[in-house]
Amino acid sequence: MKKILLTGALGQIGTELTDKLRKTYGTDNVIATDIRENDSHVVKDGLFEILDVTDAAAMAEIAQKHKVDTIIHLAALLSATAEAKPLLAWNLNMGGLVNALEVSREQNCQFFTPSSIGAFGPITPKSLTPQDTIQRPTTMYGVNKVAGELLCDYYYHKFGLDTRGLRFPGLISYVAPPGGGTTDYAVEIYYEAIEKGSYTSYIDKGTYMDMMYMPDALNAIVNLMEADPAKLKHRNSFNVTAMSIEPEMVAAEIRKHIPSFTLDYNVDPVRQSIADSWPDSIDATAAKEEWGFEAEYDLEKMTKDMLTKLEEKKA
Ligand code: AKB
Repeated sequence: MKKILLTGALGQIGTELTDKLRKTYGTDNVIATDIRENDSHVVKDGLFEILDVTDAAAMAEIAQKHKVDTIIHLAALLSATAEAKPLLAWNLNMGGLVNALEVSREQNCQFFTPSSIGAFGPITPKSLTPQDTIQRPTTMYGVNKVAGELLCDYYYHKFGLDTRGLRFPGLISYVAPPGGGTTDYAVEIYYEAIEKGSYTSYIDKGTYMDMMYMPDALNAIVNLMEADPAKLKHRNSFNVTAMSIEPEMVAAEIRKHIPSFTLDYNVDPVRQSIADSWPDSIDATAAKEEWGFEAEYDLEKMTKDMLTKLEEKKA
């Protein structure tokens, strides 16, 4: 990765990844793009271009103008929004992906895009879900993710494009909010613990899903992109995870810092049924073996850091 184009750079992952890549590869070697502008550091502190990922010509022009050698394609609708607007999700998630793959093929770029635990479905083995297993998701987001994994494999086999990807669990961060995901409760709970001392969860108690703290997710992207290609058997869509948790576990951990914190429930049937169709926990052995994946943050360490950083933000 020498000159990197990011799509969806103002999203939850992009906001922090842009920063990390600018620090690692140099500010002038990272071109952040998004469909909108804001007044964040992503826009103000480096190269930034407006880009609608469904506009293939505009994407090709920006990549050509900056002579990029890597495309990190993040722009996508998350699971709950995709379920509310399935046709928009198909057009944006699949249209954006195929455009980004085509630009990468034409301009010979290395390519990364995230998949998700959403690529699994209700008949997937629920515990320690293997790397290679049944994938019959019942959500539009899941359909997009499985199709995306296969499309990235296809570009690798057919055109020799250096495509790589991770199946991310819910990502937790104090910098930019996720928005439209099923796992968002695990971010909101920390914000509301600091702001109100209580949280009403739309995901029911006892619903386990995998999660990961953002610093581990960013390291995983960079480490996979830098990994020796000869060692990658799976390339696209490696299972990665740091913890398998449910709301009561997060609440118990928060109470170690805020003893009066209370959690109650008002379950959202749509997001609950999405969560119920996903694994309780996934197995990241292939990522560990093929490129040395490891997560530094468990629930305890992440909770301490989240609450400290959110307190600092509030002050
Ligand atoms: C979502 O909940 O939609 C995402 C994901 C797990 O892909 N956070």
